[in-house]
Amino acid sequence: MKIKTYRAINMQKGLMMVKDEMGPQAVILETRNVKVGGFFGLFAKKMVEIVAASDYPDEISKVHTKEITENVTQPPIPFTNYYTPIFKSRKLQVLYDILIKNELNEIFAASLIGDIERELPSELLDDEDAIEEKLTEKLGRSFSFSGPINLDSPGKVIFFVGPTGVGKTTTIAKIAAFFTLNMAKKVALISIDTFRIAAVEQLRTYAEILGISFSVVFTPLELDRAIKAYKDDVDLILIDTAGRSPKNELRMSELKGFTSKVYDKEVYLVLSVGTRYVDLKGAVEKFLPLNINSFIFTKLDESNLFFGNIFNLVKEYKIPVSYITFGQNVPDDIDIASMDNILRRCIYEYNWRSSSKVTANSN
Ligand SMILES: Nc1nc2c(ncn2[C@@H]2O[C@H](COP(=O)(O)OP(=O)(O)OP(=O)(O)O)[C@@H](O)[C@H]2O)c(=O)[nH]1
Ligand SMILES: [Mg+2]
Repeated sequence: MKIKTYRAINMQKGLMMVKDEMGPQAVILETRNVKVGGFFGLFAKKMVEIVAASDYPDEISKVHTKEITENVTQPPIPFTNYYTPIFKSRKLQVLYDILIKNELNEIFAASLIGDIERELPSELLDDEDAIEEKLTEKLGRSFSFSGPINLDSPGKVIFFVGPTGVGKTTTIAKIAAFFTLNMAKKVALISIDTFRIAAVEQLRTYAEILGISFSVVFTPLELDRAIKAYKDDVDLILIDTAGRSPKNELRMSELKGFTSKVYDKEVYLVLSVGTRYVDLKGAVEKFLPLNINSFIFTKLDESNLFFGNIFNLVKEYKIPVSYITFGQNVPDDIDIASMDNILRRCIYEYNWRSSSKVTANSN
């Protein structure tokens, strides 16, 4: 039998640590509040301490053996029973844990899974497909989706803006390739990213590969001329902008100088989902004055615990999502955003079915 003591800032986090390291069958032997650090009792940090056991003989969860329970202040409790909230099925419990790891608000996640539990007939409480369908439907109510780009007027103009390195240029190349190769539409690319030669060359290379028009412009006036020149000739004009650190006010106002001169346009804010939530929010706040029409979430392949970022941002700003991207491959690693494919990439594909398997195997 293995016994280990864990310390965490709260019970929830502590239980997560136990469960991650020892597995769902771990038994909680003792919990207590402790103070850590400080001087002479001052400035000490309050923490919880959890003593947990794994690889125990079967009887341990039924009988408190002397040897193990000498210091035990409460009877050993199987982890899943101790855990709050408690759901009727193992699958719902696993899903709840995944949502929490994805940093969804605990109360919201509990009520979401609670609703699913109530609404599903009891024989479907462990059915992954039925649970996924319900979750997709429920979370979908908080989202709106605007993709794919609607070619409702000729020469539609779209600006791609966002912090540095989030994948603006790569995403433009993916979208340009889709409309050129799959939809047989005429696309033109314009770069106003004139700060770095390499950035211009990156887009020029994509334009050459696709055999489509490409221009570089340095001023809002030149941009206006370039758009007028393309407008009647192409279906779609995609404009690449230099990555702006949202902290750089001067560059932000330069960018506004470009976008505000173009009347008939859309502005897509490109955001990498692995970014810390506070930084994502900071970026949205800075780019909002450009009148953002939609979010593009990139790099969904790089991490799988970011659903909370997407959900919170969409709920807070009520901006629709147009595309998601999940890799460096042009043109393949992009999808039109929908609730189903966001959840598939964040939860269903990476954690949920495999976690269920791990849980099932560990039985
Ligand atoms: N893993 C992953 N990498 C991506 C994705 N999209 C873009 N990238 C990579 O991210 C890096 C930056 O991409 P760019 O398209 O140059 O980003 P950008 O926003 O145009 O960057 P700046 O112009 O410098 O602001 C490149 O290495 C891309 O291949 C994605 O969905 N997943
Ligand atoms: Mg770029």
